[in-house]
Amino acid sequence: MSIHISQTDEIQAFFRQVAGLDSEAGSPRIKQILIRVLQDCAKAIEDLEITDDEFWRAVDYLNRMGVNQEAGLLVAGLGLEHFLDLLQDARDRSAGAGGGTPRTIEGPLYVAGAPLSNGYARLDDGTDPGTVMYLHGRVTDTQGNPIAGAIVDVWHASTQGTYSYFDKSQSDYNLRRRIVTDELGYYKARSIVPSGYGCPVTGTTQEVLNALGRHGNRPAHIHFFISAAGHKHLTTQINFQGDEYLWDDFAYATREGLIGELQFIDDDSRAKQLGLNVNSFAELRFDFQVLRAIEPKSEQRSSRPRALQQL
Ligand code: MBD
Ligand code: FE
Repeated sequence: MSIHISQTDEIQAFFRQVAGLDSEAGSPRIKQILIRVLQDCAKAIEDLEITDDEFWRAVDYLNRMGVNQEAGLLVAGLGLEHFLDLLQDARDRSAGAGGGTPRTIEGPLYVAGAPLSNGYARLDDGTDPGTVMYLHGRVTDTQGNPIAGAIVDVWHASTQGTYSYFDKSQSDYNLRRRIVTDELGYYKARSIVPSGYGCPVTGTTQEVLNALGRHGNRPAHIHFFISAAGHKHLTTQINFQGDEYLWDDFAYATREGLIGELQFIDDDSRAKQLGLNVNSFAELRFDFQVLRAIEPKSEQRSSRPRALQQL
């Protein structure tokens, strides 16, 4: 028979002391969160009869995960980052503030401070032999009015499925740019068609996924932050129709409304029209609709700590 002590007055008083609730010093919010975590951990340990070996294996796991810098990857793989999107969607709907292009997770591989340009940018440094991709579209409000001066902050993986900064073999800010929309709300970019991402096979995230009988792959995708004065910040991604992992993403980021269609084109005149020096390329048109910001704070992305590379 399993023994339960976590709900006794004695243990509850002990955790209140551990969480600093018998003192005025420190942060009330951290105390509130920490005591809940302690209570829930203790309850899980006794309910599931978690063994000492299992407990210490988990402690060791956290140490190794930290050394690997994989906490952001793990929360994506465990669906917690997607859960935050679903929760925010539900809150928005409840406040009558839904609509626009759907949000989806940021993921752990953004780097702040990418080069900024007006209207157009080439994202790739010319070394990736992938198919040339011409990506363009318009940022509007939900009535279809163009938003000039919006910042389209775009980042994606190489044909190896890896991201510059994290993959030190790539040049600084390769496949990362910020593009300011033109007077009609358009952004235009030249890049290469990315490949999907796979978790490092010997990493700590994949270790958990293996134990769950899951793979660690993502479909090919392109990340965006869309920001515009007076409008709500949008964090999103687009995927490509036909991708093997389109609805089998280990991070659960695929959403209806975020699936783009790559048009594979072999046409000299279209290439010339787009200013491309190759006649075989993929074209992808994707428009974004952003919502009016009711409070200034909603114009900003979260203050999640992010990598910042200075050139
Ligand atoms: C990625 O490229 C990504 O976008 C996420 C969410 C997780 C791992 C790698
Ligand atoms: Fe990604």
